[in-house]
Amino acid sequence: MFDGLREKLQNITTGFEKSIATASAESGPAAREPEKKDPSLLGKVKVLVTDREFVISEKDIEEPLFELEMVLLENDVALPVAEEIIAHIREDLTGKRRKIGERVDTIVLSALKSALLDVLGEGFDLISYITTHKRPVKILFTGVNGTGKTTTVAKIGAYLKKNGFSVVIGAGDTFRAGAIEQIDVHASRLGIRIIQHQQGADPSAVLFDAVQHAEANHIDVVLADTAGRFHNRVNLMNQLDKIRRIMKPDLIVYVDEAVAGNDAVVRAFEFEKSVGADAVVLTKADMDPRGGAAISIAHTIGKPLMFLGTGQGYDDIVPFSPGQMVDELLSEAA
Ligand SMILES: Nc1nc2c(ncn2[C@@H]2O[C@H](COP(=O)(O)OP(=O)(O)OP(=O)(O)O)[C@@H](O)[C@H]2O)c(=O)[nH]1
Ligand SMILES: [Mg+2]
Repeated sequence: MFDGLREKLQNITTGFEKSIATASAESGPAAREPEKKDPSLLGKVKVLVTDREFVISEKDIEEPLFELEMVLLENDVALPVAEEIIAHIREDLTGKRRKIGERVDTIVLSALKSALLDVLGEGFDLISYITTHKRPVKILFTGVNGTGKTTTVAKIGAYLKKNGFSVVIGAGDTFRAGAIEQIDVHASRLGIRIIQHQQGADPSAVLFDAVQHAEANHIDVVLADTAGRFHNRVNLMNQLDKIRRIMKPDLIVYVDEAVAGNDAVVRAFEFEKSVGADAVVLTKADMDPRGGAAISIAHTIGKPLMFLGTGQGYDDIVPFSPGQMVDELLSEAA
């Protein structure tokens, strides 16, 4: 996951270290050249010991900051988010006093980490949401065609079952040929009850029935699949609005694929504006070397990232953890 970006970030971090270390070394006769080298980064300056403090100036980090911004943009991070990350790091590092013997890489990494955490938001703990809300908790999944909505409904069904919740699935994609059969196969493999009508039926009616079934049978969670649609298709968006008014979801989850990069961010923004979204799932993170959508989406639309899809199996879904994502991005590639 996000291997390309991770590699680039490593080079950038080294760039910061070099710039700061060089400026530090040039700043006075008391400075000495590197004392210790990290074997994993052969030949690269990791530590520079001086016998006095060094204050980092904006000039010392200008070049690596520019390089970092380019790397973020090349990896699909949305421009305002990239700018915010850069501003955060600039503010963090400028004027910072590097204490005697303090490792430059520690200073740089902690600035990068805090800038990323700032834009990644908090995530969304679905289990604790369900635990603290009135049942059934009704969750409506929306998004454009082919991004992984149906698979995500199945994966989240499996995840919730594993966590001890009862689940019913509403087969709300009555539009695409084969969609009802597809979700039906998932549900029967997972041993989850499904409510379905004929192809072409009104999806609001199916999902209303699914909610009624859950209420009558004290089921904890309703997962509502829907047909893929683009936000500029007025009729289909009106249909989604009708579903929303009739089903009254507690949560609207926008699903898109991480590999779509900035397109996913733009589409999420549009969906959020028109039918609303409370949280986001990004699928196909396993196929995404860039990570830009995962970094940008929560900050751009102001709604948390809830899960990352990491493969085609039912277990290939992980609750999004900002801390874990940052650790992964900033860990040294094996
Ligand atoms: N590698 C990978 N593939 C995924 C992931 N999630 C879904 N897929 C695959 O993406 C394809 C489309 O998934 P669906 O769940 O049918 O997508 P959808 O959004 O429901 O599609 P429509 O109903 O046609 O709009 C399938 O082949 C899935 O197996 C993921 O996290 N990783
Ligand atoms: Mg589908």
